[in-house]
Amino acid sequence: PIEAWYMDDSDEDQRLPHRLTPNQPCPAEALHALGVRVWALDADAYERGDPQLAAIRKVRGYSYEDRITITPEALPNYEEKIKGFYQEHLHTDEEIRYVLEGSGYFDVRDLQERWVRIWNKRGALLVIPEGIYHRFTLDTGNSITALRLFVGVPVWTPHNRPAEHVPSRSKYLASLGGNV
Ligand code: KMT
Ligand code: NI
Repeated sequence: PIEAWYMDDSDEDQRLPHRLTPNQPCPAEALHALGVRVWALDADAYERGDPQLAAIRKVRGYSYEDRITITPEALPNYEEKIKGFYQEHLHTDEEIRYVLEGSGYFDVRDLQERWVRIWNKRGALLVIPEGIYHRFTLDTGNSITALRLFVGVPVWTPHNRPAEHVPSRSKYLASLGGNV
């Protein structure tokens, strides 16, 4: 349920796929090198307590969980939030999302300033590392329900680019070591 590719730079509707022609996939190893983690889990197992999800939560210390649904009906200040999610930003913690219904695009910047578009559907668990520039948009399906996980008390604050002064940024770049 997870596919990633390098984006074109057209200004068309953000909810379109924006693939290059021909499509240029971003391999799992390249995502890994950026500190992004992805798992394809069995979403059917979620309601009855998925042991695979439980194991990941335990190892990574994800003690907090809530649920977000992004539709005009379910999300207060929908239009404003949609705009905010698509502003390039970073966080001082990981952003962890597990898709239960629907789908959406998480875009991350690579080291050459290219956008990598990660398509997350039902069953996709994604960890975006602290300090990486990223953004989110719905796709043309226009709906997603996701679990938000966190270590401890959640901090959702986005730091819009430029955020070079935020310590998480230099920490992130340092964590990439030889790649920069
Ligand atoms: C975020 O922080 O970008 C969001 O919570 C929106 C995506 S969650 C499906
Ligand atoms: Ni974010």
